[in-house]
Amino acid sequence: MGTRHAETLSATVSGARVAGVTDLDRSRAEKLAASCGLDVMVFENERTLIQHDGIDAVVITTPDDTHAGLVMECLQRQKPVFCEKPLATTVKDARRIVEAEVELGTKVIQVGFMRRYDPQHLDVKDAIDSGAIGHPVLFKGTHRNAEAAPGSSSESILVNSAVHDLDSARWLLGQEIEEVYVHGTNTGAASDGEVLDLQVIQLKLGGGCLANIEVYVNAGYGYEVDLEVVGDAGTIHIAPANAPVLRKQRYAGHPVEGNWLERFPAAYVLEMQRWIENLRDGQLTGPDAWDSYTSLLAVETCIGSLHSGTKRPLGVPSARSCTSEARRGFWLRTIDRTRTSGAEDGMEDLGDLTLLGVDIGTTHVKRALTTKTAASSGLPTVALPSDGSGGGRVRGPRGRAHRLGGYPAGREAVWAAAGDRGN
Ligand code: ISE
Repeated sequence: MGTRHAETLSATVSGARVAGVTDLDRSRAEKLAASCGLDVMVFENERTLIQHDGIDAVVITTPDDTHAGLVMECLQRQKPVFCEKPLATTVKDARRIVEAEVELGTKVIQVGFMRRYDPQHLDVKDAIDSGAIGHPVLFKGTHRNAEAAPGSSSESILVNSAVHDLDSARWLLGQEIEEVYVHGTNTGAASDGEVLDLQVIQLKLGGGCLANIEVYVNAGYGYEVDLEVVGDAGTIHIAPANAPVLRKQRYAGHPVEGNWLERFPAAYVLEMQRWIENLRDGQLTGPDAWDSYTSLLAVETCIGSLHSGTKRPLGVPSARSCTSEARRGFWLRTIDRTRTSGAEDGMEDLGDLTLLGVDIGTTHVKRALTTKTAASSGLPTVALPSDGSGGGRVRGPRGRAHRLGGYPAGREAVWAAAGDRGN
């Protein structure tokens, strides 16, 4: 994933460049750095990369269980960070991150729920939001991997794969998950007979909505993500493939992609481009730490249901006051209130933008990448947060600074606004 983001940032996305890379395998890092252009620094480790003044923002693509620690380091350095999903592997860690971001007073985290940038998913979202299918009542999702990642467990399938579907259901239906019920089976395709590699998740969401999600990580024939949303006035279903259907000699069919990189190329470009644009505008609009926290809460509850064989309530913050509307409304108001132009503050406008990424790819080798140094490119600088009072700022390489929208009054306000009291 790190290589894909590095390529996208250096070859396709405008407004940023890869400025630094790190990897457990130094020669891989050097190769990647060289492929990203001139003056790309190679760092000894993630910490030196995150701390370097020439790095304005960070992309994390390391293994799931390293995400939370690295995101916290970025928050401590007040650096915007794009973190691949999941943001953390436990609700506890995700919550710590949300609280630290709230403490910082500025939204600086985006999470890699790239389906939200897939053209077909966006069309479905538009159709739902425009009322084309009436009130949406059912999300039907299918998520198949050709083969399970090495070392997969019944639980990691929920943390690493199903988290996408849980996010999609929340996002498309515009409702929070209230109850989950999960069944799993071992299909015999996996080498480890203990792993429940096919799981069926049933959800009850707010607004009377339901969801039914199949996650099958040893499907063998290829990679597929399918979804249909049923409304009270119609349904909308994404097309089965990115490719045309061939009809020939009593056969009709289409190719199936092998993995998510092949299935979602446009989404990966769009999510990076929007992220950079948002950083330069000082307002993050993508899936955020809260989205991740809430999806992880559902994941953890799904794990409980899988183990117990019973349905489980989510227990917080979704159900009542913590609708996505309430939270989003709060954040938007906050951002409006705290967005201030550099000019009003006596600061120069945007300066240069730097990105950094850290990756351990499918080969489980840690690699990091990213960024752009302000000094060398002459591009405008990014907004970096600094104070806890909302809309912080940090000076870029040329002493320029810009603001990102943030929180006004610390975490209590956010949790109160969100209606969350614990968990
Ligand atoms: C993988 O890590 C991804 O993020 C893919 O998008 C997902 O479809 C797959 O199941 C995960 O293993």
